[in-house]
Amino acid sequence: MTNAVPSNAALARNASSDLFKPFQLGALQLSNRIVMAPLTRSRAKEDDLPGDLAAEYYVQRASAGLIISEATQISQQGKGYVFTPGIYSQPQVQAWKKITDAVHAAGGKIFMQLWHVGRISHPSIQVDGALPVAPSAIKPEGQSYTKDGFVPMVTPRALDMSEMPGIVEQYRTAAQNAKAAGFDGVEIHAANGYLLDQFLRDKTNQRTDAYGGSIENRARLLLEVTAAVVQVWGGDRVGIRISPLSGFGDIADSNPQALFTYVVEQLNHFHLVYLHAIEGDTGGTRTVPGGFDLQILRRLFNGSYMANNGYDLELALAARDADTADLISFGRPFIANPDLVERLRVIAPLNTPDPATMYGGGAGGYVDYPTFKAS
Ligand code: 8OZ
Repeated sequence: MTNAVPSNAALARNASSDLFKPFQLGALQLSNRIVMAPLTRSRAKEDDLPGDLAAEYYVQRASAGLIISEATQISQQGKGYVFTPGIYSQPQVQAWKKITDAVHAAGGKIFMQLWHVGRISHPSIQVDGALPVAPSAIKPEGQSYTKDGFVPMVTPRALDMSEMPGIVEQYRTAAQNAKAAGFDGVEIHAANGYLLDQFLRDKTNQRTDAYGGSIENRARLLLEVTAAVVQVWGGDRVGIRISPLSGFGDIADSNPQALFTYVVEQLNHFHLVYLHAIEGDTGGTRTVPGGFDLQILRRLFNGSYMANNGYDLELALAARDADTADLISFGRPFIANPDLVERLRVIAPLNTPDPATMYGGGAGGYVDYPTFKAS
């Protein structure tokens, strides 16, 4: 870590960028264009209740223009890892309400990320040892994180056609619960190889009914879910997260440009407030393979475009200068820097996140990263 004094030129560049200036996101006025990305921290309690330190953790980060909550399961079936929180019970609603009240009192704004993992689960996490559900009975490569540690994934059960309305209802109920819990809006998690992404991609969706085959059919569940969530919230409080180029969760598609172009065209009917795109491979390379153009999606989409994946100050400033993104979300930097916005603004050194405390555990590596002022 260097403690070099930032140059006047660098500070002047920050001062002239609108990255640190307010941004109107639908109904919400954000204090800046820097967003805290959804971050799984695996500190929830019994009954999928958010942990006792979650309010403190989010309040510490309330200077983000917008916080997006950690991925939160919409049902017990939608849970795929131990220690992740839910939004399907009244006690969960009450626990989250304390968190949103605290964030609002600190001047922050917070969306909840609605999550169903689909096949990325394990019978030991499901009710009565049930198989995880998916578009098709195709086993993902990789391991599940269970109470017994990492274990091989299993072959999921393909959802029956008769179960599809019930999946949409899980999202609708969760969206209503998130509203009762005082969130400012919700983000539909359609990224990273979870249920909605599994339906979108032809590697994981090999159905022959109305939910599989053509791009139109593979996008059907996502669009039905979006319609239900928008009925609850209105489009100006609903965002969506996609990862068109990510292999995370053993996912792939034969033609992501065509697929996601169709998805964005159809999403435009709902006037969603933002499209949150993971640019490249989740948590990895930002390299976009030839033949794919994220800016096509950005220009097509009729709301704001939120860019994610490996951004730093330089990339964020460049994205605003070139207007390739309206908002920039930061993940790992927000783990270790509660005051990330201020640190970026004054060009202060950043704390480095400790991988050992990213998932699970207590206060260490969660609520004890110092602010720049404090250090
Ligand atoms: C890391 C570990 C567990 C879950 C995602 C919700 O990738 C996640 C996740 C990330 O979207």
